Amino acid sequence: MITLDFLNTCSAALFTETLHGIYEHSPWIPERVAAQRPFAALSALKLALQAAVRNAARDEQLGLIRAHPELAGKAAIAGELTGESSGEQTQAGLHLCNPDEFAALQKLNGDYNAKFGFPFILAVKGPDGKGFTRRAIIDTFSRRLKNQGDDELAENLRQINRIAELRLNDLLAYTPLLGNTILAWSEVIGAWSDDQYGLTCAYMTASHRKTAAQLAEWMREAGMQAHIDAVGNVVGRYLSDRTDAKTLVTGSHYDTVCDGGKYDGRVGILLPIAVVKHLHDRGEKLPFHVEIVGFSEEEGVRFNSTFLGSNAIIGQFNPALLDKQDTNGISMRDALRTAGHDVADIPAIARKPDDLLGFVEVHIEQGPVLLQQDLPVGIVTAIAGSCRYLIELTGVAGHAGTTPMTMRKDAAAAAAEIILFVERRCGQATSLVGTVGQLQVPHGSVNVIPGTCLLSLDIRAADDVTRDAAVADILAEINAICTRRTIDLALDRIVAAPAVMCAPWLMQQLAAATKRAGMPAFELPSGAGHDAMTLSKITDVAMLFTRCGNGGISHNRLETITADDAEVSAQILLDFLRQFKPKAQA
Ligand code: HGY
Ligand code: MN
Ligand code: MN
Repeated sequence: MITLDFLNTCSAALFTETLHGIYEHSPWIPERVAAQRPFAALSALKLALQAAVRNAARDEQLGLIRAHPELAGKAAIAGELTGESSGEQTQAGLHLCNPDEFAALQKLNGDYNAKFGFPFILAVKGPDGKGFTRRAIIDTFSRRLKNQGDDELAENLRQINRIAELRLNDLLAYTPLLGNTILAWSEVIGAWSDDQYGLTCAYMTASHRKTAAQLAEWMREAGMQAHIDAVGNVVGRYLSDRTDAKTLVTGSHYDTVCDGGKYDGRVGILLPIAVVKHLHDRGEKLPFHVEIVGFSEEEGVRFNSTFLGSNAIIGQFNPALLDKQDTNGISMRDALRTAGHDVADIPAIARKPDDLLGFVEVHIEQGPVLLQQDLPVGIVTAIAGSCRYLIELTGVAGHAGTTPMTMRKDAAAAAAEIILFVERRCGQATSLVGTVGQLQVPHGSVNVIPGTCLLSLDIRAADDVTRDAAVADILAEINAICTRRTIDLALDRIVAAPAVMCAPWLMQQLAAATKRAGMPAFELPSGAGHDAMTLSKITDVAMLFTRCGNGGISHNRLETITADDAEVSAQILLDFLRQFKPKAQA
Protein backbone atom coordinates (compact mmCIF):
# COMPACT_ATOMS: atom_id res chain seq x y z
CA MET A 1 0.00 0.00 0.00
CA ILE A 2 1.23 3.50 -0.86
CA THR A 3 1.64 5.72 2.21
CA LEU A 4 2.38 9.40 2.64
CA ASP A 5 5.60 8.40 4.32
CA PHE A 6 6.61 6.43 1.23
CA LEU A 7 5.77 9.38 -1.03
CA ASN A 8 7.77 11.69 1.25
CA THR A 9 10.89 9.51 1.27
CA CYS A 10 11.11 7.80 -2.14
CA SER A 11 13.14 9.22 -5.01
CA ALA A 12 11.71 12.13 -6.96
CA ALA A 13 11.46 9.88 -10.02
CA LEU A 14 9.56 7.21 -8.08
CA PHE A 15 7.35 9.90 -6.52
CA THR A 16 6.41 11.15 -9.99
CA GLU A 17 5.93 7.61 -11.30
CA THR A 18 3.75 6.58 -8.34
CA LEU A 19 1.51 9.61 -8.94
CA HIS A 20 1.38 9.27 -12.73
CA GLY A 21 -2.36 8.42 -12.72
CA ILE A 22 -3.43 11.27 -10.45
CA TYR A 23 -3.47 13.96 -13.15
CA GLU A 24 -4.49 12.53 -16.54
CA HIS A 25 -1.41 12.18 -18.82
CA SER A 26 0.34 15.04 -16.94
CA PRO A 27 3.41 13.86 -14.97
CA TRP A 28 4.73 17.44 -14.95
CA ILE A 29 2.44 18.21 -12.03
CA PRO A 30 3.85 15.74 -9.45
CA GLU A 31 7.29 16.43 -10.94
CA ARG A 32 6.94 20.09 -9.89
CA VAL A 33 6.07 19.36 -6.27
CA ALA A 34 8.57 16.54 -5.61
CA ALA A 35 11.12 19.04 -4.30
CA GLN A 36 8.62 20.39 -1.73
CA ARG A 37 8.62 17.11 0.21
CA PRO A 38 8.17 16.08 2.96
CA PHE A 39 4.47 16.94 3.32
CA ALA A 40 3.14 17.09 6.88
CA ALA A 41 -0.26 15.75 5.84
CA LEU A 42 -2.11 14.41 2.80
CA SER A 43 -4.00 17.73 2.66
CA ALA A 44 -0.67 19.56 2.28
CA LEU A 45 0.34 17.32 -0.66
CA LYS A 46 -3.06 17.98 -2.29
CA LEU A 47 -2.59 21.76 -1.85
CA ALA A 48 0.89 21.60 -3.41
CA LEU A 49 -0.37 19.70 -6.46
CA GLN A 50 -3.29 22.14 -6.82
CA ALA A 51 -0.88 25.09 -6.61
CA ALA A 52 1.25 23.56 -9.39
CA VAL A 53 -1.87 23.47 -11.58
CA ARG A 54 -2.91 27.01 -10.57
CA ASN A 55 0.57 28.44 -11.22
CA ALA A 56 1.14 26.63 -14.52
CA ALA A 57 1.25 28.54 -17.81
CA ARG A 58 -2.06 28.94 -19.65
CA ASP A 59 -0.97 26.57 -22.45
CA GLU A 60 0.01 23.93 -19.86
CA GLN A 61 -3.40 24.32 -18.20
CA LEU A 62 -5.16 23.99 -21.56
CA GLY A 63 -3.03 20.93 -22.32
CA LEU A 64 -4.04 19.41 -18.98
CA ILE A 65 -7.73 20.01 -19.69
CA ARG A 66 -7.46 18.66 -23.22
CA ALA A 67 -5.70 15.53 -21.89
CA HIS A 68 -9.04 14.57 -20.30
CA PRO A 69 -11.65 12.49 -22.14
CA GLU A 70 -15.18 13.71 -22.83
CA LEU A 71 -17.94 12.22 -20.69
CA ALA A 72 -19.36 9.19 -22.53
CA GLY A 73 -17.45 10.60 -25.49
CA LYS A 74 -15.33 9.21 -28.30
CA ALA A 75 -12.58 7.77 -26.08
CA ALA A 76 -15.16 5.99 -23.94
CA ILE A 77 -16.89 4.58 -27.02
CA ALA A 78 -13.55 3.47 -28.46
CA GLY A 79 -12.54 1.91 -25.10
CA GLU A 80 -9.50 4.20 -24.89
CA LEU A 81 -10.08 5.63 -21.40
CA THR A 82 -7.36 5.38 -18.76
CA GLY A 83 -8.15 2.96 -15.96
CA GLU A 84 -8.93 5.85 -13.63
CA SER A 85 -11.26 7.63 -16.07
CA SER A 86 -12.97 4.40 -17.01
CA GLY A 87 -13.61 3.57 -13.36
CA GLU A 88 -14.96 7.03 -12.65
CA GLN A 89 -17.27 7.16 -15.67
CA THR A 90 -18.51 3.65 -14.92
CA GLN A 91 -19.18 4.49 -11.26
CA ALA A 92 -21.35 7.40 -12.45
CA GLY A 93 -23.19 5.00 -14.73
CA LEU A 94 -22.08 6.75 -17.90
CA HIS A 95 -21.69 3.38 -19.57
CA LEU A 96 -25.42 2.79 -19.05
CA CYS A 97 -26.82 5.87 -20.82
CA ASN A 98 -30.16 5.34 -22.50
CA PRO A 99 -30.39 6.66 -26.09
CA ASP A 100 -31.75 10.06 -24.98
CA GLU A 101 -29.04 10.50 -22.35
CA PHE A 102 -26.37 9.39 -24.79
CA ALA A 103 -27.62 11.79 -27.47
CA ALA A 104 -27.82 14.63 -24.92
CA LEU A 105 -24.21 14.05 -23.83
CA GLN A 106 -22.94 13.88 -27.43
CA LYS A 107 -24.68 17.19 -28.22
CA LEU A 108 -23.40 18.79 -25.03
CA ASN A 109 -19.86 17.59 -25.75
CA GLY A 110 -20.06 19.05 -29.26
CA ASP A 111 -21.56 22.38 -28.17
CA TYR A 112 -19.17 22.75 -25.24
CA ASN A 113 -16.06 22.01 -27.32
CA ALA A 114 -17.26 24.35 -30.06
CA LYS A 115 -17.84 27.17 -27.54
CA PHE A 116 -14.72 26.76 -25.37
CA GLY A 117 -12.20 24.79 -27.43
CA PHE A 118 -11.67 22.25 -24.65
CA PRO A 119 -13.72 19.41 -23.12
CA PHE A 120 -16.13 19.70 -20.18
CA ILE A 121 -14.60 18.32 -17.00
CA LEU A 122 -16.61 17.17 -13.99
CA ALA A 123 -15.50 15.06 -11.03
CA VAL A 124 -18.34 12.61 -11.67
CA LYS A 125 -17.72 10.77 -8.39
CA GLY A 126 -19.30 13.83 -6.76
CA PRO A 127 -19.09 15.40 -3.26
CA ASP A 128 -18.96 12.10 -1.34
CA GLY A 129 -17.18 9.97 -3.94
CA LYS A 130 -20.27 7.86 -4.52
CA GLY A 131 -20.97 9.32 -7.97
CA PHE A 132 -23.41 11.81 -9.45
CA THR A 133 -26.50 10.50 -11.22
CA ARG A 134 -26.56 10.79 -15.02
CA ARG A 135 -29.37 13.35 -14.62
CA ALA A 136 -27.23 15.50 -12.33
CA ILE A 137 -24.28 15.23 -14.74
CA ILE A 138 -26.37 16.32 -17.73
CA ASP A 139 -27.97 19.18 -15.70
CA THR A 140 -24.52 20.40 -14.57
CA PHE A 141 -23.19 20.12 -18.13
CA SER A 142 -26.14 22.17 -19.48
CA ARG A 143 -25.81 24.78 -16.72
CA ARG A 144 -22.07 25.26 -17.20
CA LEU A 145 -22.38 25.47 -21.00
CA LYS A 146 -23.90 28.94 -20.37
CA ASN A 147 -20.78 30.18 -18.52
CA GLN A 148 -18.00 32.41 -19.86
CA GLY A 149 -14.72 30.95 -21.17
CA ASP A 150 -12.41 32.04 -18.34
CA ASP A 151 -14.90 30.88 -15.71
CA GLU A 152 -15.16 27.49 -17.34
CA LEU A 153 -11.38 27.14 -17.66
CA ALA A 154 -11.07 27.87 -13.92
CA GLU A 155 -13.93 25.49 -13.08
CA ASN A 156 -12.41 22.72 -15.22
CA LEU A 157 -9.11 23.09 -13.36
CA ARG A 158 -10.98 22.89 -10.03
CA GLN A 159 -12.77 19.77 -11.22
CA ILE A 160 -9.45 18.25 -12.31
CA ASN A 161 -8.04 18.99 -8.85
CA ARG A 162 -11.10 17.35 -7.30
CA ILE A 163 -10.63 14.27 -9.52
CA ALA A 164 -6.97 14.20 -8.42
CA GLU A 165 -8.03 14.45 -4.76
CA LEU A 166 -10.35 11.47 -5.13
CA ARG A 167 -7.65 9.48 -6.97
CA LEU A 168 -5.08 10.29 -4.28
CA ASN A 169 -7.56 9.15 -1.62
CA ASP A 170 -7.91 5.83 -3.46
CA LEU A 171 -4.13 5.50 -3.97
CA LEU A 172 -3.47 5.98 -0.25
CA ALA A 173 -6.59 4.07 0.82
CA TYR A 174 -7.72 7.21 2.65
CA THR A 175 -11.40 7.70 3.53
CA PRO A 176 -12.72 11.00 4.95
CA LEU A 177 -14.79 9.20 7.59
CA LEU A 178 -16.03 12.24 9.52
CA GLY A 179 -16.71 14.07 6.25
CA ASN A 180 -18.71 11.16 4.87
CA THR A 181 -20.79 11.05 8.07
CA ILE A 182 -21.48 14.80 7.90
CA LEU A 183 -22.61 14.59 4.27
CA ALA A 184 -24.70 11.47 4.92
CA TRP A 185 -26.47 13.17 7.86
CA SER A 186 -27.00 16.26 5.68
CA GLU A 187 -28.75 14.07 3.13
CA VAL A 188 -31.04 12.57 5.80
CA ILE A 189 -32.35 15.86 7.20
CA GLY A 190 -32.03 17.53 3.78
CA ALA A 191 -34.82 15.27 2.56
CA TRP A 192 -37.34 16.68 5.08
CA SER A 193 -38.98 19.79 3.63
CA ASP A 194 -42.14 21.87 4.08
CA ASP A 195 -42.85 21.47 0.36
CA GLN A 196 -42.05 19.09 -2.46
CA TYR A 197 -39.98 21.49 -4.58
CA GLY A 198 -36.70 21.68 -2.72
CA LEU A 199 -35.48 22.09 0.86
CA THR A 200 -37.58 24.52 2.89
CA CYS A 201 -37.47 23.97 6.66
CA ALA A 202 -39.26 26.92 8.29
CA TYR A 203 -39.68 27.54 11.99
CA MET A 204 -41.82 25.03 13.88
CA THR A 205 -43.18 23.25 10.81
CA ALA A 206 -43.48 19.45 10.85
CA SER A 207 -40.18 19.04 8.96
CA HIS A 208 -38.50 21.51 11.34
CA ARG A 209 -39.61 19.50 14.38
CA LYS A 210 -38.65 16.20 12.76
CA THR A 211 -35.20 17.64 12.06
CA ALA A 212 -34.87 18.81 15.66
CA ALA A 213 -35.71 15.35 17.00
CA GLN A 214 -33.15 13.76 14.67
CA LEU A 215 -30.41 16.18 15.73
CA ALA A 216 -31.14 15.42 19.39
CA GLU A 217 -30.94 11.68 18.66
CA TRP A 218 -27.54 12.07 16.91
CA MET A 219 -26.33 14.16 19.85
CA ARG A 220 -27.32 11.42 22.32
CA GLU A 221 -25.63 8.78 20.18
CA ALA A 222 -22.51 10.95 20.37
CA GLY A 223 -22.54 10.71 24.16
CA MET A 224 -24.19 14.06 24.81
CA GLN A 225 -27.06 15.07 27.05
CA ALA A 226 -29.56 16.53 24.58
CA HIS A 227 -32.84 18.44 24.86
CA ILE A 228 -35.02 20.73 22.76
CA ASP A 229 -35.66 24.04 24.52
CA ALA A 230 -38.81 26.17 24.59
CA VAL A 231 -38.07 27.92 21.28
CA GLY A 232 -36.91 24.77 19.51
CA ASN A 233 -33.13 25.08 19.92
CA VAL A 234 -31.60 21.60 20.00
CA VAL A 235 -28.99 21.65 22.76
CA GLY A 236 -26.37 18.94 23.28
CA ARG A 237 -23.83 18.97 26.12
CA TYR A 238 -20.68 16.84 26.14
CA LEU A 239 -19.73 17.02 29.80
CA SER A 240 -16.26 17.33 31.19
CA ASP A 241 -15.28 15.26 34.24
CA ARG A 242 -14.35 18.50 35.95
CA THR A 243 -17.19 19.69 38.14
CA ASP A 244 -16.00 23.31 37.93
CA ALA A 245 -15.74 23.21 34.15
CA LYS A 246 -17.01 26.10 32.06
CA THR A 247 -18.64 25.69 28.65
CA LEU A 248 -17.36 26.25 25.13
CA VAL A 249 -20.32 26.63 22.77
CA THR A 250 -20.46 25.75 19.10
CA GLY A 251 -23.32 25.26 16.65
CA SER A 252 -25.39 26.97 14.00
CA HIS A 253 -28.97 26.99 12.69
CA TYR A 254 -31.05 24.18 11.21
CA ASP A 255 -33.84 26.22 9.67
CA THR A 256 -33.40 27.07 5.98
CA VAL A 257 -34.45 29.65 3.41
CA CYS A 258 -37.10 28.64 0.86
CA ASP A 259 -35.68 26.08 -1.59
CA GLY A 260 -32.33 26.40 0.15
CA GLY A 261 -29.20 24.31 0.36
CA LYS A 262 -28.52 21.32 2.62
CA TYR A 263 -25.42 22.76 4.28
CA ASP A 264 -26.18 26.40 5.27
CA GLY A 265 -26.26 26.26 9.07
CA ARG A 266 -26.57 22.49 9.26
CA VAL A 267 -22.88 21.75 8.71
CA GLY A 268 -22.23 23.88 11.81
CA ILE A 269 -24.34 21.47 13.87
CA LEU A 270 -23.57 18.11 12.24
CA LEU A 271 -19.81 18.63 12.06
CA PRO A 272 -19.40 19.28 15.82
CA ILE A 273 -21.68 16.32 16.59
CA ALA A 274 -19.42 14.09 14.45
CA VAL A 275 -16.36 15.50 16.26
CA VAL A 276 -17.86 14.93 19.72
CA LYS A 277 -18.86 11.40 18.67
CA HIS A 278 -15.22 10.83 17.67
CA LEU A 279 -14.14 11.95 21.17
CA HIS A 280 -16.87 9.94 22.91
CA ASP A 281 -16.10 6.76 20.96
CA ARG A 282 -12.55 7.04 22.32
CA GLY A 283 -13.67 7.86 25.85
CA GLU A 284 -11.91 11.18 25.52
CA LYS A 285 -13.10 13.98 27.82
CA LEU A 286 -12.12 17.66 27.73
CA PRO A 287 -11.31 20.04 30.59
CA PHE A 288 -14.44 22.02 29.65
CA HIS A 289 -18.01 21.19 28.68
CA VAL A 290 -18.78 21.39 24.97
CA GLU A 291 -22.25 22.58 24.11
CA ILE A 292 -23.57 22.21 20.56
CA VAL A 293 -26.65 24.32 19.78
CA GLY A 294 -28.83 23.71 16.75
CA PHE A 295 -30.41 27.16 16.64
CA SER A 296 -34.05 26.83 15.70
CA GLU A 297 -34.45 29.98 13.66
CA GLU A 298 -31.86 32.19 11.95
CA GLU A 299 -33.27 32.84 8.48
CA GLY A 300 -36.58 34.30 9.67
CA VAL A 301 -38.59 32.84 6.77
CA ARG A 302 -41.91 32.09 8.48
CA PHE A 303 -42.31 34.94 10.99
CA ASN A 304 -39.58 37.43 9.94
CA SER A 305 -37.93 36.56 13.26
CA THR A 306 -34.25 36.41 12.26
CA PHE A 307 -31.84 35.05 14.92
CA LEU A 308 -34.76 34.03 17.15
CA GLY A 309 -33.02 30.89 18.48
CA SER A 310 -29.72 32.59 19.31
CA ASN A 311 -31.52 35.62 20.79
CA ALA A 312 -33.31 33.30 23.22
CA ILE A 313 -29.94 31.79 24.20
CA ILE A 314 -28.53 35.23 25.08
CA GLY A 315 -31.70 36.18 26.96
CA GLN A 316 -32.95 38.68 24.39
CA PHE A 317 -35.98 36.89 22.97
CA ASN A 318 -38.55 39.50 21.92
CA PRO A 319 -41.99 38.41 23.27
CA ALA A 320 -43.70 40.59 20.64
CA LEU A 321 -42.66 37.95 18.09
CA LEU A 322 -45.17 35.54 19.64
CA ASP A 323 -48.05 37.50 18.09
CA LYS A 324 -46.51 37.58 14.58
CA GLN A 325 -48.51 35.55 12.10
CA ASP A 326 -47.34 33.49 9.14
CA THR A 327 -48.96 33.69 5.69
CA ASN A 328 -51.65 31.25 6.86
CA GLY A 329 -52.58 33.45 9.83
CA ILE A 330 -50.97 31.09 12.37
CA SER A 331 -49.26 32.98 15.20
CA MET A 332 -45.85 31.99 16.52
CA ARG A 333 -47.51 31.45 19.90
CA ASP A 334 -49.89 28.88 18.38
CA ALA A 335 -47.09 27.22 16.42
CA LEU A 336 -45.07 26.81 19.62
CA ARG A 337 -48.09 25.52 21.53
CA THR A 338 -48.84 23.00 18.77
CA ALA A 339 -45.23 21.82 19.06
CA GLY A 340 -45.76 21.28 22.80
CA HIS A 341 -43.65 24.23 23.95
CA ASP A 342 -44.57 26.52 26.84
CA VAL A 343 -43.62 30.15 26.17
CA ALA A 344 -43.31 30.65 29.94
CA ASP A 345 -40.15 28.55 29.74
CA ILE A 346 -38.42 30.88 27.26
CA PRO A 347 -36.70 33.25 29.73
CA ALA A 348 -35.00 30.29 31.43
CA ILE A 349 -33.16 29.50 28.20
CA ALA A 350 -30.80 32.44 28.72
CA ARG A 351 -27.18 31.43 29.29
CA LYS A 352 -25.04 32.97 32.05
CA PRO A 353 -22.18 34.80 30.25
CA ASP A 354 -19.74 33.92 33.05
CA ASP A 355 -20.26 30.24 32.32
CA LEU A 356 -19.16 30.61 28.69
CA LEU A 357 -15.60 30.28 27.40
CA GLY A 358 -16.57 31.44 23.92
CA PHE A 359 -18.58 30.53 20.82
CA VAL A 360 -17.07 29.01 17.66
CA GLU A 361 -19.29 28.51 14.61
CA VAL A 362 -18.41 26.34 11.65
CA HIS A 363 -20.31 27.44 8.54
CA ILE A 364 -20.07 27.07 4.78
CA GLU A 365 -18.63 30.22 3.21
CA GLN A 366 -21.66 30.84 1.00
CA GLY A 367 -19.40 32.61 -1.49
CA PRO A 368 -16.56 31.97 -4.01
CA VAL A 369 -13.44 33.18 -2.13
CA LEU A 370 -12.12 29.86 -0.77
CA LEU A 371 -13.01 28.20 -4.07
CA GLN A 372 -10.91 30.74 -5.97
CA GLN A 373 -8.07 30.34 -3.45
CA ASP A 374 -8.21 26.51 -3.84
CA LEU A 375 -8.52 26.33 -0.05
CA PRO A 376 -10.86 24.04 1.93
CA VAL A 377 -11.15 26.34 4.96
CA GLY A 378 -10.84 29.95 6.06
CA ILE A 379 -10.84 31.92 9.33
CA VAL A 380 -13.48 34.64 9.53
CA THR A 381 -12.27 38.12 10.56
CA ALA A 382 -15.59 39.99 10.73
CA ILE A 383 -19.26 39.36 10.03
CA ALA A 384 -21.05 41.97 7.94
CA GLY A 385 -23.82 43.86 9.67
CA SER A 386 -27.21 44.06 7.97
CA CYS A 387 -30.29 46.24 7.91
CA ARG A 388 -33.49 44.68 6.65
CA TYR A 389 -36.82 46.36 5.91
CA LEU A 390 -40.27 45.30 4.74
CA ILE A 391 -41.79 48.02 2.55
CA GLU A 392 -45.42 48.54 1.54
CA LEU A 393 -46.08 50.94 -1.34
CA THR A 394 -49.69 52.04 -1.81
CA GLY A 395 -50.84 53.79 -5.00
CA VAL A 396 -54.18 53.43 -6.78
CA ALA A 397 -55.34 50.31 -8.56
CA GLY A 398 -56.86 51.30 -11.91
CA HIS A 399 -57.90 50.14 -15.34
CA ALA A 400 -54.87 49.18 -17.43
CA GLY A 401 -56.62 50.24 -20.62
CA THR A 402 -58.32 53.50 -19.80
CA THR A 403 -55.93 55.21 -17.36
CA PRO A 404 -53.49 57.59 -19.11
CA MET A 405 -49.84 57.06 -18.15
CA THR A 406 -49.69 60.58 -16.68
CA MET A 407 -52.57 59.86 -14.28
CA ARG A 408 -51.31 56.68 -12.69
CA LYS A 409 -50.18 55.96 -9.11
CA ASP A 410 -48.49 52.71 -9.98
CA ALA A 411 -47.01 51.05 -6.88
CA ALA A 412 -45.00 48.51 -8.89
CA ALA A 413 -43.41 51.19 -11.07
CA ALA A 414 -42.33 52.97 -7.89
CA ALA A 415 -40.85 49.69 -6.63
CA ALA A 416 -38.95 49.29 -9.89
CA GLU A 417 -37.34 52.73 -9.47
CA ILE A 418 -36.43 51.85 -5.87
CA ILE A 419 -34.82 48.53 -6.85
CA LEU A 420 -32.67 50.16 -9.54
CA PHE A 421 -31.58 52.88 -7.09
CA VAL A 422 -30.60 50.21 -4.50
CA GLU A 423 -28.53 48.45 -7.17
CA ARG A 424 -26.80 51.67 -8.22
CA ARG A 425 -26.14 52.92 -4.68
CA CYS A 426 -24.82 49.59 -3.41
CA GLY A 427 -22.42 49.36 -6.34
CA GLN A 428 -20.50 52.29 -4.84
CA ALA A 429 -18.43 50.39 -2.22
CA THR A 430 -16.78 46.95 -2.43
CA SER A 431 -18.13 45.40 0.75
CA LEU A 432 -21.59 47.04 0.32
CA VAL A 433 -24.44 44.89 -1.00
CA GLY A 434 -28.15 45.57 -1.39
CA THR A 435 -30.86 43.08 -2.24
CA VAL A 436 -34.59 43.18 -2.84
CA GLY A 437 -35.30 39.50 -2.27
CA GLN A 438 -39.08 39.71 -2.04
CA LEU A 439 -41.26 41.62 -4.52
CA GLN A 440 -45.01 41.14 -4.72
CA VAL A 441 -48.16 42.73 -6.16
CA PRO A 442 -50.76 41.17 -3.86
CA HIS A 443 -53.87 39.98 -5.76
CA GLY A 444 -52.49 41.59 -8.92
CA SER A 445 -54.21 41.20 -12.30
CA VAL A 446 -52.80 41.55 -15.79
CA ASN A 447 -55.23 44.37 -16.64
CA VAL A 448 -55.05 46.29 -13.36
CA ILE A 449 -52.52 48.99 -12.47
CA PRO A 450 -50.80 47.76 -9.25
CA GLY A 451 -52.32 49.64 -6.35
CA THR A 452 -50.08 47.93 -3.80
CA CYS A 453 -46.56 46.57 -3.99
CA LEU A 454 -44.67 44.78 -1.19
CA LEU A 455 -40.89 44.50 -1.23
CA SER A 456 -38.06 43.65 1.15
CA LEU A 457 -34.71 45.38 1.51
CA ASP A 458 -31.44 43.84 2.77
CA ILE A 459 -28.44 46.21 2.99
CA ARG A 460 -25.07 44.99 4.29
CA ALA A 461 -21.44 46.09 4.54
CA ALA A 462 -18.28 44.96 6.34
CA ASP A 463 -18.47 48.13 8.45
CA ASP A 464 -21.48 49.92 9.91
CA VAL A 465 -20.52 53.41 8.67
CA THR A 466 -20.60 52.30 5.03
CA ARG A 467 -23.83 50.43 5.52
CA ASP A 468 -25.60 53.16 7.48
CA ALA A 469 -24.67 55.79 4.88
CA ALA A 470 -26.15 53.61 2.15
CA VAL A 471 -29.30 52.98 4.19
CA ALA A 472 -29.76 56.73 4.74
CA ASP A 473 -29.39 57.48 1.04
CA ILE A 474 -31.74 54.67 0.04
CA LEU A 475 -34.45 55.69 2.52
CA ALA A 476 -34.19 59.31 1.33
CA GLU A 477 -34.54 58.22 -2.31
CA ILE A 478 -37.49 55.97 -1.46
CA ASN A 479 -39.23 58.95 0.11
CA ALA A 480 -38.42 61.14 -2.90
CA ILE A 481 -39.74 58.54 -5.36
CA CYS A 482 -42.96 58.07 -3.35
CA THR A 483 -43.52 61.83 -3.05
CA ARG A 484 -43.00 62.38 -6.77
CA ARG A 485 -45.34 59.48 -7.64
CA THR A 486 -47.90 60.20 -4.89
CA ILE A 487 -47.39 56.76 -3.43
CA ASP A 488 -47.98 56.09 0.29
CA LEU A 489 -45.03 54.47 2.04
CA ALA A 490 -44.94 52.12 5.04
CA LEU A 491 -41.51 50.97 6.28
CA ASP A 492 -40.93 48.20 8.84
CA ARG A 493 -37.32 47.68 9.94
CA ILE A 494 -37.05 44.00 10.87
CA VAL A 495 -33.28 43.66 11.35
CA ALA A 496 -30.56 46.07 12.43
CA ALA A 497 -27.54 43.86 13.16
CA PRO A 498 -24.20 45.67 13.57
CA ALA A 499 -21.03 44.23 12.05
CA VAL A 500 -19.18 41.93 14.45
CA MET A 501 -15.42 41.46 14.81
CA CYS A 502 -14.24 37.95 15.65
CA ALA A 503 -12.05 37.61 18.75
CA PRO A 504 -8.33 37.46 17.85
CA TRP A 505 -7.48 35.09 20.72
CA LEU A 506 -10.04 32.56 19.38
CA MET A 507 -9.07 33.17 15.75
CA GLN A 508 -5.42 32.45 16.61
CA GLN A 509 -6.30 29.06 18.09
CA LEU A 510 -8.41 28.19 15.03
CA ALA A 511 -5.51 29.36 12.85
CA ALA A 512 -3.02 27.21 14.77
CA ALA A 513 -5.23 24.14 14.35
CA THR A 514 -5.60 24.96 10.64
CA LYS A 515 -1.83 25.13 10.16
CA ARG A 516 -1.34 21.87 12.07
CA ALA A 517 -3.73 20.33 9.52
CA GLY A 518 -1.32 21.35 6.76
CA MET A 519 -3.42 24.32 5.63
CA PRO A 520 -2.59 28.03 5.45
CA ALA A 521 -4.71 30.06 7.89
CA PHE A 522 -6.43 32.19 5.24
CA GLU A 523 -8.55 35.02 6.68
CA LEU A 524 -11.69 36.45 5.09
CA PRO A 525 -14.76 38.51 6.10
CA SER A 526 -18.27 37.07 6.09
CA GLY A 527 -20.84 38.79 3.87
CA ALA A 528 -23.48 36.48 5.31
CA GLY A 529 -24.97 36.96 8.75
CA HIS A 530 -24.60 34.22 11.35
CA ASP A 531 -25.74 33.23 14.83
CA ALA A 532 -22.25 34.18 16.00
CA MET A 533 -23.35 37.83 15.64
CA THR A 534 -25.96 37.29 18.36
CA LEU A 535 -23.68 35.23 20.64
CA SER A 536 -21.04 37.99 20.37
CA LYS A 537 -23.29 40.08 22.65
CA ILE A 538 -22.48 37.82 25.63
CA THR A 539 -19.20 36.04 24.72
CA ASP A 540 -16.25 36.15 22.33
CA VAL A 541 -16.81 34.49 18.96
CA ALA A 542 -14.89 33.04 16.01
CA MET A 543 -15.89 31.26 12.82
CA LEU A 544 -14.37 28.61 10.57
CA PHE A 545 -15.56 28.66 6.95
CA THR A 546 -15.74 25.59 4.75
CA ARG A 547 -15.40 25.94 0.97
CA CYS A 548 -18.54 25.99 -1.19
CA GLY A 549 -18.56 24.34 -4.62
CA ASN A 550 -20.59 25.21 -7.75
CA GLY A 551 -19.03 28.69 -7.91
CA GLY A 552 -19.70 29.33 -4.21
CA ILE A 553 -23.47 29.41 -4.66
CA SER A 554 -25.69 29.29 -1.55
CA HIS A 555 -29.31 29.88 -0.54
CA ASN A 556 -29.84 27.65 -3.56
CA ARG A 557 -30.32 23.90 -4.02
CA LEU A 558 -27.00 23.84 -5.91
CA GLU A 559 -25.18 24.55 -2.62
CA THR A 560 -22.49 21.87 -2.21
CA ILE A 561 -19.40 20.91 -0.20
CA THR A 562 -17.16 17.88 -0.47
CA ALA A 563 -16.64 15.14 2.12
CA ASP A 564 -12.92 15.94 2.02
CA ASP A 565 -13.49 19.59 2.91
CA ALA A 566 -15.94 18.60 5.65
CA GLU A 567 -13.27 16.20 6.92
CA VAL A 568 -10.53 18.84 7.01
CA SER A 569 -12.88 21.23 8.82
CA ALA A 570 -13.85 18.54 11.33
CA GLN A 571 -10.20 17.61 11.98
CA ILE A 572 -9.43 21.28 12.58
CA LEU A 573 -12.29 21.66 15.05
CA LEU A 574 -11.24 18.41 16.79
CA ASP A 575 -7.66 19.63 17.12
CA PHE A 576 -8.89 23.09 18.20
CA LEU A 577 -10.94 21.52 21.01
CA ARG A 578 -8.09 19.28 22.14
CA GLN A 579 -5.64 22.21 22.28
CA PHE A 580 -8.13 24.88 23.43
CA LYS A 581 -6.85 27.42 25.98
CA PRO A 582 -9.37 29.70 27.70
CA LYS A 583 -8.83 33.43 27.18
CA ALA A 584 -7.05 33.86 30.51
CA GLN A 585 -4.46 31.26 29.50
CA ALA A 586 -4.35 32.07 25.78
O1 HGY B 1 -28.90 36.10 5.22
C1 HGY B 1 -27.90 35.68 5.77
O2 HGY B 1 -26.85 36.26 5.73
C2 HGY B 1 -27.95 34.37 6.53
O3 HGY B 1 -27.74 33.33 5.62
N1 HGY B 1 -29.21 34.23 7.20
MN1 MN C 1 -28.61 31.40 5.29
MN1 MN D 1 -26.47 30.33 7.71
